[in-house]
Amino acid sequence: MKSVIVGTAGHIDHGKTALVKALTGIDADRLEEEKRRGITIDIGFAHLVLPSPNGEALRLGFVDVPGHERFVRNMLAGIGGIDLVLVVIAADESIKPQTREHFDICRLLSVRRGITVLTKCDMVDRDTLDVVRLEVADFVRGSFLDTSQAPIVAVSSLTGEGMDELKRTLARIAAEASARDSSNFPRLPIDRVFTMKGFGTVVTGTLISGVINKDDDLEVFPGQQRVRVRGIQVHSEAATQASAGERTALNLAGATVDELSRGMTLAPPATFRSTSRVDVELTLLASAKPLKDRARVHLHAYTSETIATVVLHNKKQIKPGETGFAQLRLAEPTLLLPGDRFILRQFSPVITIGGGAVLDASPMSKIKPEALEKFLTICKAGSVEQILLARIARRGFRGLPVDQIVAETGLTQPAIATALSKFLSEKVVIRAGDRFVDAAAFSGFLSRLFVTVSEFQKREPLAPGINKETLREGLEAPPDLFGVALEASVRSKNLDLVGDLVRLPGRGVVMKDDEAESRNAIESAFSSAGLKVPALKDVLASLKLDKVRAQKIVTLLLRDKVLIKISEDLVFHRDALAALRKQIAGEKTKSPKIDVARFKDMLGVTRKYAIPLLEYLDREHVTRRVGDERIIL
Ligand SMILES: Nc1nc2c(ncn2[C@@H]2O[C@H](COP(=O)(O)OP(=O)(O)OP(=O)(O)O)[C@@H](O)[C@H]2O)c(=O)[nH]1
Ligand SMILES: [Mg+2]
Repeated sequence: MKSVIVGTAGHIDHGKTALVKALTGIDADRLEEEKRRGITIDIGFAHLVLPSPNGEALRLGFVDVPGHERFVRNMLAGIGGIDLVLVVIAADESIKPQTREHFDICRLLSVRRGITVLTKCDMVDRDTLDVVRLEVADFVRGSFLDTSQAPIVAVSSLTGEGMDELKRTLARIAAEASARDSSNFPRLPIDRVFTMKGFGTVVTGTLISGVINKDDDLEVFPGQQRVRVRGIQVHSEAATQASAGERTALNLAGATVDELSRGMTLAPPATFRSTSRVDVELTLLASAKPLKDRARVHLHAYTSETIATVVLHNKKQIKPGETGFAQLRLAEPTLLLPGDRFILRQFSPVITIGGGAVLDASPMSKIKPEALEKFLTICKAGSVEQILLARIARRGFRGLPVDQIVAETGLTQPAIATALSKFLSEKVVIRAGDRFVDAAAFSGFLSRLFVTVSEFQKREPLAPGINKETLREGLEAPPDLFGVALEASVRSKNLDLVGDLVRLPGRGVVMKDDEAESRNAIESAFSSAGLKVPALKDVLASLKLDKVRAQKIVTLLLRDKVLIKISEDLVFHRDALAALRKQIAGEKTKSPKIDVARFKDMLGVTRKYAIPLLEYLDREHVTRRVGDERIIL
């Protein structure tokens, strides 16, 4: 059976509760104080089954709201999930302040359907009723209640006059209302929390999307508490399942009444995140004062309410009647998703000043104003596909993991896969593990990968390659994305991967890990020794490697002139020999000649080193032997 939620709206005492009772037989004023004072304080509920024009049964859930100006916040908690509104105007009073305020709220919340109901028509004569009708027709002109699409029905809840016509009209318009989306994730904004004897904790709300089944686990937002659904009632009857658009009561295990309150939302576990920042499009009512950057406001969305600061992008204020982008910074984290409507009320005195729609509940910081403007314009007016593409692209080469797309958009994985399939086949978007990445950003990353490896090899010509993990960390790339990028680079022969080392193809002999380690050990043994080098065989003996492989490394070090052999058993590091040459050149200024004794003193080495070193210097034309002395050239 199709379920439609019908809300009331209108000034205090205009007969909203009486109308709901005349339609359903249920008194929605459930509080003792309401009955005593004869006014509605908090939202109340009723239900009715009506045959639609095509004969199908329609289940109407009513949310009756208070008209008193002091209880607008309660009205807002009820009106968020409705599909259709009855704007109630008493014929004897016509349009009053909360008629305007409630009507503004309905428009700001983008309520699409409704009926204007003139109540108490038994209290006025025909002429007065006609005048009020004209006034009201003028009042709603151009809105969703324009008489061209939404009728004005005059009734008396006292005499029953006009009730049949109202029921027929209600059935027709409810039948036209589009059904809420049951295929999506469930979200239940909580509007009441209480204990029921023998049951424990019970919460109620209008299920705005999805389906909740008995025994489902749910998460409470904000706060991440987990609860389990022990029992369900839909429109006051026991059920095993509640679907989008139904008034739902859940008996919950895992939370006490103190832990839950109006304004919290139930949704599937580990799927969404509460947010403290939302980028929105907001419209300021013509009747409001200009809204300044950094103004504090009351934010209402579904049943939630929090204080928020309005941060305007690139401008100082929004003028009355104007629409613009803004960021709302919430005092308390709230579960909000793109498309959610909200109302803003002035901080003090508290009156409704505007409202709008959430465009992005996961805003990025440090984004240029023009880029943000472009992104939000797509969020506002783009197709699902365009929005997904923009969301992926704004994350650059890191892309977006699919579960984050779910959290950002509220779309299910199958819906995301369908929306992205065209982009994947056209290679506009690529898939890296569980992540979707903008193809241009990905190829930019491939270039960066290549450049980083090239630069490393230029800087460290003797290193066999750069460690894979070091490379990834330097590029700040998520592991799955890095893996895919490296694989693509190897496949396209831009890079080589040997063991854990990445290098340019055909560059040097790439060593295995333990070989690279030994190479470093050999090199550092010689570089740290200066001219007092150890015997090569001793260094080799200290390595974990076998002789053959160790010898291979030495050969490579000699080939690359990292080590230099100056006699059969003496090997030096090139840095030590370079330092020696410099020192000798410096000695020339003191005396152009040098003998073995002075050479030994200068360097603090024994004859065993001094002779081969001097012979080496002769060979290198740094010195020339003349008798027992050397001339420094
Ligand atoms: N004569 C007459 N009296 C009505 C009619 N509808 C409501 N009333 C009376 O008007 C008074 C207010 O009606 P309610 O239904 O409580 O008004 P309301 O809009 O729900 O008021 P709030 O919820 O406090 O905003 C009550 O005394 C009703 O009996 C009607 O059609 N004819
Ligand atoms: Mg009432």
